[in-house]
Amino acid sequence: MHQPAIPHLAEADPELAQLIEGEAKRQFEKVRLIASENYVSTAVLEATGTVLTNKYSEGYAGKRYYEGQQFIDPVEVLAVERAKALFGVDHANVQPYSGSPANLAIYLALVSPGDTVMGMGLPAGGHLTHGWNVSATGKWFRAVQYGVRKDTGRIDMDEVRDLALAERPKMIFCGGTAIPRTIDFPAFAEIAREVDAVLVADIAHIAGLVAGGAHPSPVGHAQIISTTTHKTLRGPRGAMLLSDAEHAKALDKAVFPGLQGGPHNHTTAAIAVALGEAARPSFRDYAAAVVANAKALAEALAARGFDLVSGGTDNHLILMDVTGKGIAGKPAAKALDRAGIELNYNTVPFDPRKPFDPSGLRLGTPAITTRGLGVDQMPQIAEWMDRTVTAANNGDDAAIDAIAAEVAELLAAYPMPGWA
Ligand code: DSN
Repeated sequence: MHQPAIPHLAEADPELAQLIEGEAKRQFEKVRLIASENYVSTAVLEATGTVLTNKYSEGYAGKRYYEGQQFIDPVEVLAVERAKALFGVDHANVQPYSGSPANLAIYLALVSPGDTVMGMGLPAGGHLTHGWNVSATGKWFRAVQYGVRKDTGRIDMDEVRDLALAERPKMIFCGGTAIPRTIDFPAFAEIAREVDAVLVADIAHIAGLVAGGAHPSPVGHAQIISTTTHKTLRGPRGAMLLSDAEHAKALDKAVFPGLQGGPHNHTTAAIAVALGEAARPSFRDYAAAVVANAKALAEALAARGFDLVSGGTDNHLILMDVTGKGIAGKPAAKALDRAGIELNYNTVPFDPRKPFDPSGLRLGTPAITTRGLGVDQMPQIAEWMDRTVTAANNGDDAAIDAIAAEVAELLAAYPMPGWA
């Protein structure tokens, strides 16, 4: 049963309640390896389901356009102060609805249409909003893109520097969505300084690792930091902008009134809860375990002949080309989902295939680590994945269903917040 229980919903809208119960059960029974997903605590879930969703509060604490902010103001201040303390920054804005709006606010604060901006290309592991051509950020700005080296699968800092010197961007994004290696914030900062650009670190994927001391922090290197709150950070779906004092006002103005209306106060409260959890010593253990699990899983997959981009991982994420196993990313992901192993198909750098039918798989360990799985279980997951791919190649659905039963049996011993 979903936890907290949803008896009122079940009575008022049984059809919807059933769908929610079904999703909770699905999350309980699957090895959830989508690198950007997690399980939030029951406390975070409770905060998102409160009456704070009823309240409008355009503006910022002490300067609102609606009355009745006696409780909303302290909620937002709590979230802001916890974010500042956790990451060690001068300023935090907790209102962006999600990662893409947060990044758009940075553009609005710093640059004008037509200005040159630089980021990592989407096929190399960047994000749409780092200037990719189908995004507003690639259409409205003159975006130049760096990638990774073909031989190492890693960012080539010489290429980044050469591109920056040639193109003189006003803003450089580092970070992305499919980068299995440590981001060298000091090296990016040096390049940004050389060309007089503002360095923006998008740490959406690794924010929990940064907060938990399992990835170097961009603070002191990037003037602006953007992050979602629901990936490794393990909060509700939302985002934050963190910055030095110099950029605080411009970012706040860009979020509201520049881009957004009223903040989602129930989300703000849940962000505050998640930040409180991330400040506890146990969160450091979780962050270290996420990385240890990813390394162990990467090793076990490589030993089974999976072709890992960059040869392994330093963080929570693994990217691999599965075409050497005789299958493309999409059919592999679909077979794995049937086997109870949930991940996403993904392009790999220099992928000859199309994004909707690419060569690779992206997977990560935040959710299974929260669930309590450890390094000892990683070889078993790799074995299931290998067996599933073989079964898919043989068209053997019965073998895949047998794996799903084994997966559910293992997971039954690991409690899940949100399900009881
Ligand atoms: N959807 C996010 C991810 O999965 O990485 C990026 O926006």
